[in-house]
Amino acid sequence: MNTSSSTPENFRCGYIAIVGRPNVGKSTLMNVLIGAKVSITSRKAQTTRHRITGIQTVDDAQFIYVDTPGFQTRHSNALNKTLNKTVTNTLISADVILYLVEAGTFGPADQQVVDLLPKEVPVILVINKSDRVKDKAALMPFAQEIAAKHNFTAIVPVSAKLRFQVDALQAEIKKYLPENAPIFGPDDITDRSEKFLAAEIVREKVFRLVGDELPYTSTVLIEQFEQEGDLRRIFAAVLVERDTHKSMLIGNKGARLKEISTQSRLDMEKLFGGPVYLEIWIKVKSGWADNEAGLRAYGYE
Ligand SMILES: Nc1nc2c(ncn2[C@@H]2O[C@H](COP(=O)(O)OP(=O)(O)OP(=O)(O)O)[C@@H](O)[C@H]2O)c(=O)[nH]1
Ligand SMILES: [Mg+2]
Repeated sequence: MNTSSSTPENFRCGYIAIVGRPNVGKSTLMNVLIGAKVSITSRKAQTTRHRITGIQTVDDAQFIYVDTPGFQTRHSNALNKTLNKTVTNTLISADVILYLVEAGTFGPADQQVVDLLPKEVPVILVINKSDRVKDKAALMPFAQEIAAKHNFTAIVPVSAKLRFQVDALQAEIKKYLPENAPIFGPDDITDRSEKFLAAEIVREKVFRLVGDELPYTSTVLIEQFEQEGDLRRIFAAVLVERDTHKSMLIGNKGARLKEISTQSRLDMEKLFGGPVYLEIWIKVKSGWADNEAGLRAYGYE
């Protein structure tokens, strides 16, 4: 038997689904696991709207994480139905599942996701935001309470924000990856295009810089994406439902839009590794989130 850990024969590669209710820190965790920011994050629920892969390749393994939208239980419009379908489809094809909860909180929305967990796939219970719990001893009974709800293969408390126990989690995940040749190249960090990532970055800044007054139903379209040598020229449109939302985004004398543009451009330059020229327009288009055809037109599967 070959005992070396880096021979192609015992290379491990597989899909790891990251699921949980909205806002538990799924995207933050995926980004720290792969060491790059491919999935946007914000303090608002329902930040992630698509299935997004984040890839990490080490000597003897390739981890293909699949970040999913938080499972929606509040409203049942077409957008939310589509988001939930993304979650259930991802669960079916995973080799390992990370089921995330927030330390100290477990509610009906968390229970609904437990109910979706398949019995035949290993599931690791990840207790995130453990930095928020001052009395660490209190985590034990909390972990036991959730452990009773499903046959979890492991329980790992982490803090995605502080990178606490992230390596321990990765070591645990690796045990369940099947022996397979790598699917992606060693330097790939996602299977999403730069155009998709650009739209997501703008959406993140809109989410973060505009207060809770702006409903979650705003989306971003990249109308033009051109590369001339090193320079990427990007024209983005933010679609909002109402005129009042448009003025919120533009802000006093355009100050808010300017901030959104600047922060977006800086993030794009970091991720793409080159200069970016970015223009952002705000457009009013009502009803897109409650219309199946509209959703397809904007890239929702
Ligand atoms: N204190 C603390 N905050 C965290 C931690 N991980 C994530 N957060 C914060 O929790 C909020 C939600 O994080 P996201 O990663 O966007 O959560 P998500 O589960 O992907 O949310 P959806 O995509 O909306 O389902 C953000 O404000 C994060 O900064 C953590 O370990 N500790
Ligand atoms: Mg997310």
